[in-house]
Amino acid sequence: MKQAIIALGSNLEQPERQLQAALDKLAAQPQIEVRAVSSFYRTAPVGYAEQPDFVNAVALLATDLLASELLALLQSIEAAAGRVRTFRNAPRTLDLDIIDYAGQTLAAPDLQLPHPRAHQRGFVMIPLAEIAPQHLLPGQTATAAELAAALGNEGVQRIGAGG
Ligand code: PH2
Ligand code: MG
Ligand code: MG
Repeated sequence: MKQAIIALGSNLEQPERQLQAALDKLAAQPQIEVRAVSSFYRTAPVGYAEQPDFVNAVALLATDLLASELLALLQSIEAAAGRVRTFRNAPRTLDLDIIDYAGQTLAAPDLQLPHPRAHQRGFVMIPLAEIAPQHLLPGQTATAAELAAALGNEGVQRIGAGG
């Protein structure tokens, strides 16, 4: 099996429920084992400020799916949650991003690996540091814990244990 790191985010329609439902759907997949889930965090919106706070979390998966198959699954779970794509960084019921898939590097139009902005985002690195502090994203020389510490926790507040 391959290890995949997934970031979950929502800021519409009961975000904590959205994240929990997505985690339950992932865990129900025969080709996925959910190995670890971070706490949930309430986070200030990054990129487009005029929208509600997000709830974010990170999960560690083991999977037999290829990266492309995992992406298709995540997109189907987003669609089932009523995700409507309007503009970049717009509010959303559910966002499921592949942060890292087995340490692979990929630059396809629909999937960049690792996620190109994950290492700059406290709402990803702080939850990741909680469950995989020593993890090195491809191309980074600092661990998840080091990146999280450097970013600081402004705008990222732990709200409770995840699924
Ligand atoms: N996702 C974005 C843009 N901005 N801000 C927060 N706090 N959390 C997110 O998940 C998020 C964001 C694009 O995917
Ligand atoms: Mg996304
Ligand atoms: Mg995203």
